Parts: sequence; C-alpha cells; structure tokens
Amino acid sequence: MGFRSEKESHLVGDNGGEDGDGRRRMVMGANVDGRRRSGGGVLDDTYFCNQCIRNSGVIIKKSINPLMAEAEAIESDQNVLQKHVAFFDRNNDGVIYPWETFQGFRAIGSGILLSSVAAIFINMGLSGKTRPGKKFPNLLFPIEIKNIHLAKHGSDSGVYDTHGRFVPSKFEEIFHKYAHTNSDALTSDELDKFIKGNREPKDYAGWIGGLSEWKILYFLGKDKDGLLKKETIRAVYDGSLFEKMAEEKINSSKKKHVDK
Ligand SMILES: [Ca+2]
Repeated sequence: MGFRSEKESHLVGDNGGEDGDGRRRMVMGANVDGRRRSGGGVLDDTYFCNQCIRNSGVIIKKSINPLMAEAEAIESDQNVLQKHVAFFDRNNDGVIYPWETFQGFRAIGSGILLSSVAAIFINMGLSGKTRPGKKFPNLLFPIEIKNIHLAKHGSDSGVYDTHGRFVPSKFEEIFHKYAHTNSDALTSDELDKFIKGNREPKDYAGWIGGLSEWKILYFLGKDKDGLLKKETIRAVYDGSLFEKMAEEKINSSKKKHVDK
C-alpha cells in the first residue's frame, strides 16, 4: 500500500490508457512536468480539476481539462442552475420578482431583514443580466430563469459551467482542496479559504457575490457543529435544499402549534 507523489500521479494518471477500473481514459497531450498542452499552448495547472480516486490502496489523480469537464457537464443535467433558482419562482411563471425572492427566503427560515436585503440586492443585481437586449431596466426587477446562466458571476467555484450545468469534478475539487478537518464538510475557516481561493484579481462584484452567497448558505445550512456538509452544498446547487428547508420549517411550525 502506498501513495504516489503528486508528480508521479500526474505521470501515471495523465497520459491516457486505462484507470484501475479498466475504463479507457482519453487525455489531451501531456508533458512530463504535469502541465498539459492543448492546441500547442501550455495551460496553467489551475485550469485543471483533479479528482482523487482510491483504488487498491493507491491514490491516482485524474486530471480533467476544460474540454473534458465540458463533456462531463453535458452528460449531467443541463438545467441545474435553473433548478437552483426555480424554488424562488413562487408562481412558476418562469420569472422571479423581488417579492418572490423575499417569500422564498422567508420560506426557508430567513428573517425579515435578511429576506428583504436579499430580495433587493439579488433582483436589482441580476434582473438586467437575465434580460439581454432590453434597453431599459424593468423597475419591477424581474429575473428571467431561462437566462439565469447570464447572471453567473466570476470568482466562483466553477461548479456551474457557463451554460449553468453542474460539473461534478469541480464540485469534488472543493473538498479535495479545502475539506481538511472532515473529508465531507467545510468548517467556517475552510469555507473562508475556499471563498478567497476562488477570487479573481479585481473582480470585486464577483467577490461580493461569492462572499454573500456562501455566507448566507453557511448561516442557513451549517449543522450543530458548525460544519457545512457536502450533501448540503450538493443540494443547494440543484435547489433541492430549499425545498427541504421549507418543508422542515412547515413541520417545525406545525409541531409548535400542536405543542401549545
Ligand atoms: Ca414568478
């Protein structure tokens, strides 16, 4: 039993061939220092997402370049970002108005202040981006769900690709890089490092977007030990967490009513 060094892993894992499960892997051209070339250019390692798989006691690093991540995303659900926000479309008409954002936040247990601030900033911030070609802002600040991928900000994890599709390898990368205390959860400090690690230079709007989203998620989704679990984060990406939280809030209210 043993673990290969990262450099060895690159050499073993990135030159194509078969992985330990006998599946044929196709990898774009690789050179010996672990940096891959595509179309004659050298791409920085940060463009690649590494996924560790355990096999026979050996960790093999599978590196997936953007083209492979794209292919992976196509195979998965194509409307995950739309699903993520659909919970807030309270009347299912494809458009989210500020009062629906407010109602959605209240439904998952947020207070009136947070729900109000979220409704104002989210709708004012995203409405115009989801209405391409419209010269004048709609003062009701509607968010059109079909175009929600256009509102994706920078300095994020890359788990949604530019089309709003879920990229599993980028999701796994969060935990490989930052979940050191528990392999399937992030502590508050680890979450901060993750948020800072995503930042692109001078992308201040992206910094604010990422910080506020993840801090709100941590505030609402952490467990009693202060951990933001992998399954919670996974569920927020497809929006199923919101449905679950709303259900729990209703059940909690019913229980309080019965106990009185
Ligand atoms: Ca609506």
